[in-house]
Amino acid sequence: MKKVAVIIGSDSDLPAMKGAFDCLHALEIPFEAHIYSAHRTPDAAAQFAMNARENGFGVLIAAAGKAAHLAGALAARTTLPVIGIPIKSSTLDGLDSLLSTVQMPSGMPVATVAIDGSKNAALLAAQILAVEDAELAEKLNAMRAEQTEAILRKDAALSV
Ligand code: RP5
Repeated sequence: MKKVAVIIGSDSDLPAMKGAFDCLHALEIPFEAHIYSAHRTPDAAAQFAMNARENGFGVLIAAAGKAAHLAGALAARTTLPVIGIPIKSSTLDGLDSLLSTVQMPSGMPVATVAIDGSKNAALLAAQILAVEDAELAEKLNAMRAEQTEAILRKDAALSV
């Protein structure tokens, strides 16, 4: 199976990434996590993205806050799919991160999830890999079924 790369702009982003790491572990998807910044370590970020395909990665997840250019900077250096997570890290409640991540110019896509939406980023990465991986697709189906059951149990127990 191809690996997922999880790149975060700072170790201060780690708490918001728990959902992604938990999800990747639950689905037994091989991944690497790194701290690279579009602004503080631009060369390392670019090198990673340029070599990602030949290093066995299939999808990149990039999480950053404030002037969150990390996902776009990685996307500029690879044609692998890049999923951006805007991190709520500033006084602007994450709106700055969201706009910096999502407003990519035509020709350079980043699939942006919700502010702090790290679980969905991992699920989307899994769904991309599952296009060519029936076993992973089956795990995703099972996860969906569990989620459905959990909601229906809450519905059955609802008393107001
Ligand atoms: C971004 O700036 C990082 O992704 C982080 O969300 C934010 C603040 O970084 P630190 O100053 O906490 O390292 O590059």
